[in-house]
Amino acid sequence: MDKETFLAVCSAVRVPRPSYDQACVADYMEADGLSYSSFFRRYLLPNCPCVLAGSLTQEWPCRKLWVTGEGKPDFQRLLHDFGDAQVPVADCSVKEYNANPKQILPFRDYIAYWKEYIQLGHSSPKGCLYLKDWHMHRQFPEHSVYRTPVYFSSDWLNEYWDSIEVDDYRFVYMGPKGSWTPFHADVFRSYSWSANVCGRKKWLLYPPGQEEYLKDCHGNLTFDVTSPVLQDEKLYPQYHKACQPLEVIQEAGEVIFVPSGWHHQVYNLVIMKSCTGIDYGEFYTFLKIIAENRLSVLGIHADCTSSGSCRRTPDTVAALGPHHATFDLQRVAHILECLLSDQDFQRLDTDSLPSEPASLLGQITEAVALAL
Ligand SMILES: O=C(O)CCC(=O)C(=O)O
Ligand SMILES: [Fe+2]
Repeated sequence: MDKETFLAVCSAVRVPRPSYDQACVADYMEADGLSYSSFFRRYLLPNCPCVLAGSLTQEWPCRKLWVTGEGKPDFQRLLHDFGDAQVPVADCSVKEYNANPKQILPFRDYIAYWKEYIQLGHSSPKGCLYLKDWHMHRQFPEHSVYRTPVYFSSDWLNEYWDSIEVDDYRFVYMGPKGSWTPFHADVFRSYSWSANVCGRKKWLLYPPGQEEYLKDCHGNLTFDVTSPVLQDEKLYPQYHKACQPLEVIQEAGEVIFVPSGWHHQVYNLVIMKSCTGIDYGEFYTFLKIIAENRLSVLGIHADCTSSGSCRRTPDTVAALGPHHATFDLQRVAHILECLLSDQDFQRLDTDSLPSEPASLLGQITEAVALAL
C-alpha cells in the first residue's frame, strides 16, 4: 500500500468516539448484600443505570418453568400455561407512523410462528414478529412468576393503577433473535426495570437531554438510533453533538435498571459463541497475533519468549509493506478500544488472556505514532 492510499483509507474509516477510558459504563452489581439504601443513594437518586446479577432472580418461578435445561424458551410449557391467551404482537420489520404495527394474536399462533421462524433460519415471509407489552401479570395474577426486587418497590405508577384497578405497567416481552424495540423513553419519563428470563439482550441507552440531538429537522425523535440517516446533517442537524450511547449486554437472569428519562433501544440477541464460533478470549488472541505480525513489519518484535525465540512473521504480511501494516494496526487499535469499553469484556479475568489488552493497545498506539 502506498502512502497516498494509506492516508485516503485512514480518513475514510476514522470514527469519532471517546476512548475507552472516557466511555460510560453501567455498574454491574451483585444484589447479595446490596441494601435498599445503598441502591437508592447510588442509582435511584443520581438517576444512573446499573445491572444486577442473575442471583437476584435465581429462585423466580419463571426462570425455572419457562426455560429449558439448554437455556432456551420452553415452548411446550408456555403453551400449556398460556396457549389460549390473546397477546399483542408487533411487526419489527415494518415502520408505520414511527412505530411498529401491532396485532392481537392467540398465544399459540405466536409460538407456532416463532418455531417456524427458527426453522426457516431466522426469517419468515410474515416478517419479524415480537410479542411485547403483554400484561401477563394482569391476565394471570395467580401465576406469580416473579418477585419485585426490593430496590424497585417504590413504584408510584403501579401503586396508583393497582389502587384503582384499571391498568398496570408490568409487561412481558418474548421474541426471536432479531426482534427489537425502537428508540423511546418510558411512559411519563418514569424509571423502569427489566429482568431477562432467557437469552441475551442488548440495550443502547442515552442520558436525559441527549434526545434533543437525536431529533430530525422537524423535531421528530429518531426511530432507530443506529440508522445511517442520522449522519445526514440536513436531516439530523444536531446529531454531531450526541454522545455515544451506553451499551449494555444483559444476560439471562440479570436485571437492568433504566433510570428516569433515559431513552433506549433494545435488541434480542443470540450467544456470541454459537453465533461466530469465537469467544472473547479467543478473539483477543486473534487480534494480538495480527498486531504482533504487523509490529514486526515495522521492526518492533513483541512476542519473544523468555528463551529468546520469536514467532516468524508470514512473508505474505511482510510483503504488504509498512504502510499496510500501519493501516492494519490502526484498525486493530480501534477494535481493541471497542473491546475494552465492552461491558462483557470488562468482566473477563485478564489473567486468562495471553497478555494485558491495554498494554498491547499502548504498544500499537506508540508504533503507529512513530510510523506516521
Ligand atoms: O425488551 C424490550 O424489547 C423493550 C423493553 C423496554 O423498553 C423497557 O423495559 O422499558
Ligand atoms: Fe422502555
